Amino acid sequence: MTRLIDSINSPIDLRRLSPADLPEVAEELRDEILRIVSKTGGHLASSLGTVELTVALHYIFNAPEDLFVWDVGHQAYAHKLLTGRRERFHTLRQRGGISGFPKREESSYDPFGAGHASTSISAALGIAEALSKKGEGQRRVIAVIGDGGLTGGMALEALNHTGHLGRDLVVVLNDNAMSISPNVGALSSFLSRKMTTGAITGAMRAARDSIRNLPQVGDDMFRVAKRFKDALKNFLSPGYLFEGLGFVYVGPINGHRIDQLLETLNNVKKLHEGPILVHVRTVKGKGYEPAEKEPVIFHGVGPFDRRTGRLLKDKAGKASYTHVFADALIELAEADERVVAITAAMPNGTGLEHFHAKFPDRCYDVGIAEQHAVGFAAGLATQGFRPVVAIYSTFLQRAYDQIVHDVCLQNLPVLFALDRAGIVGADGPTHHGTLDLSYLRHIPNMVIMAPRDEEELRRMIATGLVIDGPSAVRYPRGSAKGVAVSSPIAPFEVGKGELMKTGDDLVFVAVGHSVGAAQEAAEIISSRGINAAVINARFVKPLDAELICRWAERTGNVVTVEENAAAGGFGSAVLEMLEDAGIEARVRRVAVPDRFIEHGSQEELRAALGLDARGIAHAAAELVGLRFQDRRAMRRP
Ligand SMILES: Cc1ncc(C[n+]2csc(CCOP(=O)(O)OP(=O)(O)O)c2C)c(N)n1
Repeated sequence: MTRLIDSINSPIDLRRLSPADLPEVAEELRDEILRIVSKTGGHLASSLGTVELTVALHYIFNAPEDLFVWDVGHQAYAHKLLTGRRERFHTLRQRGGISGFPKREESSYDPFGAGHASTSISAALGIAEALSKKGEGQRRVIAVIGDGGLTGGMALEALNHTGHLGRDLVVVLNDNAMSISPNVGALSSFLSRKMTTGAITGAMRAARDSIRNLPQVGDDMFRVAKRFKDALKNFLSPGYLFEGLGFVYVGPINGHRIDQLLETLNNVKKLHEGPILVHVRTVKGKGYEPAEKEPVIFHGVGPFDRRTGRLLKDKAGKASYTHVFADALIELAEADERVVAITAAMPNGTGLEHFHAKFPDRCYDVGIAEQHAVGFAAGLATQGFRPVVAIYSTFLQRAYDQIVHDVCLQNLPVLFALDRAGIVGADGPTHHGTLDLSYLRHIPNMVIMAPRDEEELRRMIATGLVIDGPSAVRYPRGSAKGVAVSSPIAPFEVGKGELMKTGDDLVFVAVGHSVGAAQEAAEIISSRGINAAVINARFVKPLDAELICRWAERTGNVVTVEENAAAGGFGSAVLEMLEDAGIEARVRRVAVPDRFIEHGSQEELRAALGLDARGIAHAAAELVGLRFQDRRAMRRP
């Protein structure tokens, strides 16, 4: 059967269709998204919810002349399918395939890349301002942002500035009342206020009638009462907020009714009166029952059986590091009531949903507000609490100054739990957590740890909670090792590493996930006659200087191994320490090179970057090769 979407290779083809065809186009897009994402995995529920909106936007506006800026970009699959990427869509999120997010290099229809939330309005405003300066102000710029994205400080800062600049900018607010989990906060309640205005209008009507019926009250009083009613109604509608910020507010409209969307967007397109906010209500996961029922699970999924909605990945395997973290925190919080936990809109991804179930009063979801999360934790810490801030490595980048200024400068005991550190896989360059050791290591007072397995993760969380100052534990995405764990959880001695294997020719100094790979590498090179020692550093800061220096001196060859940027990371720390100690050793750093790493599976990327056991063994063999032979020759009688 031929599909309408098979003839759509660009939005121009879409615009050739009649409006009556568009619901069918939407259904076909939805079907195609489901067909592919059920195999590749991806951000399903968000993209299903924006299908009609995307069709209507591309039908009314004229991309790429008009520019769409998608917030996060995880809802843009229909946009990808309509903008010349349909035939490659089956490569979604796979190495060498198309990205899960908008990307400038990928298409001229993606004027701005994303992956992190709350950036769209700033970027769109910058584009609109530039176009106006270039005399191209007739081109329309449209930011599409979710109600979750709107909770981020950057989005709110941008709204503030947009109203001030007064440029023509269309902000489409895709309101599904969901972030990944149900959206939180006063703003979110404000957006849903419209639902209660029916009741309020009824109450006002009753009041008006009783006023009119009073014998001594004439029409004047009635007019005053009517004005009061209008003011109250405005005050109670979401438009009040946006109009106060200098926007024309349109909505709320049903984001699954293409006819209503077309009519509204057509009117919006004709308006040139400064910023406009179009409030669209949608259902996350729309059109696929399992996703509508379980939008949190289907926000980002692995491959699944489309018929049943059952996820294909066997969940029965080893526990994830996320789960281990959550369990350990619950155990430790049971014994210490000062422990509180904070997530920035990721209760599910960080495992804190389990903590919340146990300690609802000690768990805070602050919205997509990483900066605020850290500032809030700092405040709590000043009053004797032990806040644990659980944020993915990549998203904590947002809060750099809060870590420096609010936490570390005041030496406050905040524990940062950085999930998804290192290579994360299919989400790609916006999501790899390969910068945290570099952005944390140079901050005074900070203690940094990385576990080699789940037992160490548990002990490091306990360590962070007894340190009288800031600390961070970074751990990878995925399954833990399956080793036995002990209870009660004993903290580590700060700054003490672990010698895992002795050896004369070289020492691997590895940290976190890379320790296992370094151990394997030691085995590989032993078959080539190179005898390597292995140190599990545990602490990136403070380093176990005594242990590392001893083995660096003894072997003369050091290979550091980490899943962080080479620039300023763990290996850099070891180099600096050796230099400070005046130790001359040959050092090779196995780390993430100085470029952004594309998407692909974790295994593929680790192998390609030389971060797996084979790559590490290769680096070690190269380092010691010549010298090793020299030394053997010298030893011969
Ligand atoms: C800075 C940042 N923090 C957290 C995330 C993780 N994240 C991805 S999508 C999302 C929820 C977005 O909600 P919303 O904007 O309402 O879009 P929806 O998925 O509901 O369509 C979150 C928290 C992120 N991408 N960026």
